[in-house]
Formats: sequence, structure tokens, C-alpha cells
Amino acid sequence: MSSLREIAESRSISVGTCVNYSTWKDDGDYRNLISEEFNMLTPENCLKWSFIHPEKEEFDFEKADELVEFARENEMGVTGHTLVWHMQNPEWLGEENFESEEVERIMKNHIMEVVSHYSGEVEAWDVVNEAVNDEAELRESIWLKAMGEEYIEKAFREASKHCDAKLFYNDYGLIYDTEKREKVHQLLSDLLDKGVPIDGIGLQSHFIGVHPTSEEISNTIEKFQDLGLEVRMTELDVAYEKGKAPEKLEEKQTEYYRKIFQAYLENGVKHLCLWGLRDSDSWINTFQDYDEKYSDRPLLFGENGDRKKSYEEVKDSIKELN
Ligand code: 9MR
Repeated sequence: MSSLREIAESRSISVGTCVNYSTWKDDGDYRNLISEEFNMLTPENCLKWSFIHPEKEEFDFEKADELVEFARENEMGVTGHTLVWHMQNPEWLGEENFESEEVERIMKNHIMEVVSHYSGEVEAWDVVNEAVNDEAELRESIWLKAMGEEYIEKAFREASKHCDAKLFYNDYGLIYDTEKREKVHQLLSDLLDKGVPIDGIGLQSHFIGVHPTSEEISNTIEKFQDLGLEVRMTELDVAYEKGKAPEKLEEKQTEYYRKIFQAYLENGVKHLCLWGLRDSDSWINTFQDYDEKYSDRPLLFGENGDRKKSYEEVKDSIKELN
């Protein structure tokens, strides 16, 4: 039987998952399943600042290099996640009270070092991640504080100087939170008018507890495509709120997975990435109290690596493409 990867490749589609470095290092089954079933990967954490830039004058590329090498050996694309974010930053960045000019210099230097290190290897970068908060305002961060809104533009311009990778803005909630969507749309539209080099938008699809309709997914994709942006599905998982989880959870989830893929694929989205391989690998299991709030089976593979029904549905939805 053909794998998800084979079906996707026969339709020129990229399907990916995020990859956790420690699990990857320790678990051969994890590695095999990833290279068998996916043709794209996103390092889950090890390209983030706290891992790759642990001290002001020190970069540590070792772990991410191993994942990139694995991707190369297995002919998989790599998405770089992420260059500028408010989370998972190293302590040194917050400890010293850097002047604004210094913060800008540090940010640009980080982008230059990391992006040039992976030039030709990373196919797309999440340059700026989650710059807008749940109140649909620019999110407080060391970057906003030092540079104002211009940090976003500066980050994209810097990245474009050092690689030919596609440059993405990546965020969550844009499909079901209309205010946030409007804000991000306006932001990107203004940046594009100014000639800022942005190639696309990653729609994180953490449908934890919220399940947008196919129409909402389609409308969101179209809205950003109308700006001339490439839309990618990033970070997909489907978890129900405990207590509100439907009785026939697996059936519902399977149905929903199919709908999501159909909506993205029908709108011409060619890169689709899940946020985790097996249910037991999901970030939801260890993030804050999410494991108590949400059902613990959000992905396509069960904890033993068994292929769930949603896996089959996803494959079928790609097969339907001509
Ligand atoms: O999956 C990541 C988890 O291992 C980290 O602890 C967490 C820290 O915030 O980040 C998770 O990944 C996030 C991604 O980088 C950005 N979008 C939301 C993802 C889930 O929180």
C-alpha cells in the first residue's frame, strides 16, 4: 500500500510534520515513520533562539544540523521555524537591559547567522511568528518594545538578504478569529505595499477545542491569496475539549481531518504540515494544563505508530486531487 508521502508526491503535494529532536535521536521507529510517511519536516524547537543562540556570542547549530542532514538524506524539504518570536527566547536576551539599537543589531545578526547557515537547505522560513495577540493587537515583545512595528519589516528585509528561501509570516487563530484575521491581513497588506519581501502566510491549524467550517477555512485562504501570498497549512492538530469531546471521538475527528485537508487542497494549498507525529508526541501533552483540558489523541498516528482512520482519510483526500 502506498504511503502518505507517495500519494502526496504523485500529486506534487508536500506533507510534513514537526520533528522533536530528542525523540528523533532516541527513537528509531519515530525516525523511520517520519521518512516513510512525510516529504517535509519542521524542527519543532531546535531552531528557536533558546536552542540555537544560547549565549549572546554563541550559536549552537548542532541539533538542527542533524535534522537538516536527515531531511537531506531522505529527500525531504525543511521549513525553518522560527526567526523572530516572543517565546522560547534565551534568558540572556531579557536579562541585560539592552538599548533599542542593540536589540535591533542582535535581531539582525541572529537572522543573518541562522539564515545564511541554512541557505540552500531550508526551503521556507517562518520569519515572524505570532506577532498579533488574541486581542488583535500587536503583541508585546522585546522586539516591539525596542523597534516598534517596524521590527516585522526589518526582520523580513534582513532574511531576504541572506537566502533564497521563501519567507513566511506564521500565526494561529486566523481561521476562526475574524478580528485577528483582519488585523494580520491589514498588517501584511501594508507591508506588501511597502515592498517588504514576504512570500506567504502559514496558517497554523491548532484546532484545539475550536472546529472551523470548511467555508471558514476556504474564505481565510482566499483572503490571503488575494494579496498575492502563498498560503501554507502549518501546525495542524485536532483536539476536542474534554467534557465536550464527542462520544464517537475517532469518527468525528476522522471526518474533520478529511474536511480540513479537502478545504486546503481545493484552494490550491500545496504544503500541509502536522504539528506532531504520534498522539503521544503532541505538544498538548506537556503544555501548561492543556492535557487536562483537551483530548489526548490529536494526530494521525497512535502512540505505537499505528495508522489511525484519520490517516487513511487524509490520504484519500489527497488521492482525490487530479
Ligand atoms: O511544540 C512546541 C512545544 O514543544 C514547545 O514547548 C512550545 C513552547 O511554546 O512550542 C510548541 O510549538 C509551538 C510553535 O512553535 C508555535 N505555534 C504554537 C506551537 C504549539 O504551542
